[in-house]
Amino acid sequence: MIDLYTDATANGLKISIALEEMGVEYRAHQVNLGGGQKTPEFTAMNANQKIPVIRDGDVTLSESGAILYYLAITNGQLIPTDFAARSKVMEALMFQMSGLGPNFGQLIVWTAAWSNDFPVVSERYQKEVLRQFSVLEARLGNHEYMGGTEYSIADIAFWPWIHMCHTNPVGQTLPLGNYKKLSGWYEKISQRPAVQRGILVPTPLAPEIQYEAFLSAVVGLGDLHK
Ligand SMILES: N[C@@H](CCC(=O)N[C@@H](CS)C(=O)NCC(=O)O)C(=O)O
Repeated sequence: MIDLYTDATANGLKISIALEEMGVEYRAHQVNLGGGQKTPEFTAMNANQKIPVIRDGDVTLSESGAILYYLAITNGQLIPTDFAARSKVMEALMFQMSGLGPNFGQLIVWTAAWSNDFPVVSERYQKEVLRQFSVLEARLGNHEYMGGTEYSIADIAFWPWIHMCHTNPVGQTLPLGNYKKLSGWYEKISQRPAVQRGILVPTPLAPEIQYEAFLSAVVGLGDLHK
């Protein structure tokens, strides 16, 4: 039985979706990002004080990309066995982890948390996210899924971030519909029953409560970052 420490954020949802896809038994523990990530118990599991974290017997693991890879290998699912094909999945996974995730995150910080007080900075991140959407559009022109011809952990890494185009106010500045392949891919993955189950773990908080936690913790405006 895997223990998953998570919250209803893009990085957290990757793991509940993957566990649902793989049919792995797990227990979800909600870590309220208004401070739950700073407790001694949680810090002992991840010194970086961020969700998601999993515990699988003796293994305690953080970083959503590493967790996806661990789950794929230990369950023999959602990753190709052919080494070259597997490497292409890892290429897409790393692009999500180092590219779209951090830049999309910064876009939310500058447009929402700082109320677009520095438009030049917001614009820099908006342009970069849209540039990366074009990269994804080109990838999906070559093959059906982010990492190649098969649905994989790379798709699971991207989906919750693209989902925010519909759920986060910042999505209004990101015209996903202009990217036909990317929006088609998003719609297709959204239909998967495991994805629909995974986004409900943990039960999403009311948006204003989730946003308050985001401001006080993630962005570092509150007491938690003093
Ligand atoms: N690179 C990490 C990022 C994890 C991350 O940023 N988690 C956020 C929620 S999506 C968090 O726990 N933030 C709490 C904080 O920064 O205090 C991963 O992919 O797991």
